[in-house]
Amino acid sequence: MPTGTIMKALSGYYYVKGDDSGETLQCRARGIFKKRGQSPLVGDRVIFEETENGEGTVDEILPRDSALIRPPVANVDLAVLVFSVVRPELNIQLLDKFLVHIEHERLDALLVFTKLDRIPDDEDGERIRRDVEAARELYESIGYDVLLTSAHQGEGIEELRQRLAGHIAVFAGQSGVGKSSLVNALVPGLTLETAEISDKLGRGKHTTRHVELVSVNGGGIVADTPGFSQLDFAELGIDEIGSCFREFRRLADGCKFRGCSHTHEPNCAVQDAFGRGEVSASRYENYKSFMTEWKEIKRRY
Ligand SMILES: Nc1nc2c(ncn2[C@@H]2O[C@H](COP(=O)(O)OP(=O)(O)O)[C@@H](O)[C@H]2O)c(=O)[nH]1
Ligand SMILES: [Mg+2]
Ligand SMILES: [Zn+2]
Repeated sequence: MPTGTIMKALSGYYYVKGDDSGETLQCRARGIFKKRGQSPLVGDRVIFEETENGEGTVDEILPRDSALIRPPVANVDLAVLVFSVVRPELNIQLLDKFLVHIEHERLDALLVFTKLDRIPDDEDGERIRRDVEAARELYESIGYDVLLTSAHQGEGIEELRQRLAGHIAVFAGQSGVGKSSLVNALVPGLTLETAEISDKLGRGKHTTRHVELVSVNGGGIVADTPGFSQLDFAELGIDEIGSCFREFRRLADGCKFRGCSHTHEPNCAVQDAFGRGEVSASRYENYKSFMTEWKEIKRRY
């Protein structure tokens, strides 16, 4: 029987895209799932079957690699973290905060800087270019891929398409940074609402919808709903923040104390590396401010 991916779930139907056919079939789930307390999720790899009425049934859910809660999508393995370089400008602290949550979900992250076409040709633009280049160097040195793009001019879109191949990805990032514009640029013919359109219609920017996966030419699949909208640290343990900083995680074996918080302990490999300039000041400062924020949250509970 054929295999496929659930692209959308709506009113008791699952829309399954067949691996071989490439077609999407409207399916009901077999009653057996309910008995087993199983519930198919968008993103699930399934075995399905076509029935006489032109519909189908989902017969089996193949083992899940992961299940994200917000948005509820199975088998996501990549977060595309989108930040614009102008309007709004790069916010490195917010970027690090998104990265903590992405690492906590054990997803790989791809950093995409957008609106490169919008950098002005003046002194301010010079400064922005320097900041963008510094950020690119920093995050590449930590081990993240960084893409510079313009959805309006097509810059970086083919690289993004290639990077998505074989993955189920969620887009993360503040509202207005250009997530929908990127997805629209990736999928010709798709018209996700961008901010301008929703402004005209007078709708709120955070209209919640059902989750739907979109196939990208070239083999990638993306969720059309932004992930990681909630960015507080309530769900993290104190020692988890440090392990969500990739370069700290690599260094932590060299700390003298187990569960070292990398703030005041002697013989701390992270503090030592920071002292030698091998951990960037912005990363270390952001880490400390997240630790403070974490303590603040826990104190309130
Ligand atoms: N100049 C320029 N503007 C962009 C680009 N990408 C998005 N925008 C604009 O930024 C605004 C927000 O884009 P949108 O895709 O809705 O952002 P989202 O909220 O992250 O989905 C819209 O006015 C877009 O036209 C780009 O590459 N260049
Ligand atoms: Mg959008
Ligand atoms: Zn330490």
